[in-house]
Amino acid sequence: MIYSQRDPRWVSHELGGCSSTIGEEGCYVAAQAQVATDFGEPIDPDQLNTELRDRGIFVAGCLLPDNAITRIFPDIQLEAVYDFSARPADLRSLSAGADEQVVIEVDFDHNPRDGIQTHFMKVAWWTPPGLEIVDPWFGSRDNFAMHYGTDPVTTIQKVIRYRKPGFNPAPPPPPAPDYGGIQAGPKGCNVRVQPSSQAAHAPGYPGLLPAGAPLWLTGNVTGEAFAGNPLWWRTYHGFFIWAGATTRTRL
Ligand SMILES: [Ca+2]
Repeated sequence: MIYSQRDPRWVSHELGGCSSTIGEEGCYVAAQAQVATDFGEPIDPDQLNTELRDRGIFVAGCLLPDNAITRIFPDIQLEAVYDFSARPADLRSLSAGADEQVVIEVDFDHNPRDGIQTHFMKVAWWTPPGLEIVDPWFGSRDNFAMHYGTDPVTTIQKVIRYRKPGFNPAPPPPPAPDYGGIQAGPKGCNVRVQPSSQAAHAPGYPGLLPAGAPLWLTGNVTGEAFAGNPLWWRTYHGFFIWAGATTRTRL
């Protein structure tokens, strides 16, 4: 179950006690509902919003304290809050044990020069350098770089860690065998939907990753069984990777 703040069932509902809606600004409510649900305490963003409002937990109308779900579910603890608003994020803070879950606050346009545009999301999977998040805006589990750039050290503003002592999660599904990790080489790395295309880049991926940037793909890289050109690799999703400028790190 992945929650979207823009689910039609609650997209237009008032967030807390202010004039904005869950759809507009309910990312933190949705992320905390995701944490509680994934801890085996099912509650959707709309139910959590109502509960928090009824108990007067929102601050200044519709701001959500980091410990909001711990006040609804006492067996969930707020274990740690790391503030990286004035310093580079220490990505080691993303690591979580079996009874822990982590929410991050990011600058969603991943441009630190125009100020911080806040967005919250739960970390789904963190195995350096691969980072996947459960994104309440899109209602999907995505590679962090799909929408938030390739520099999480700069983009992550805060890390909030929750713990439910003794929580014994259901066995995770077997790891997907089809993650291909590629690191952009000295010339960067191009991603396109067709090897011959001069324009269309694969949706969701930057057109040119800077040298050394990690690129994580959902979809098996078929290796050098090229499509008419030995310098291109193809994923099962149909994306083509300009291999001539990349270094394989794990395929
Ligand atoms: Ca910004």
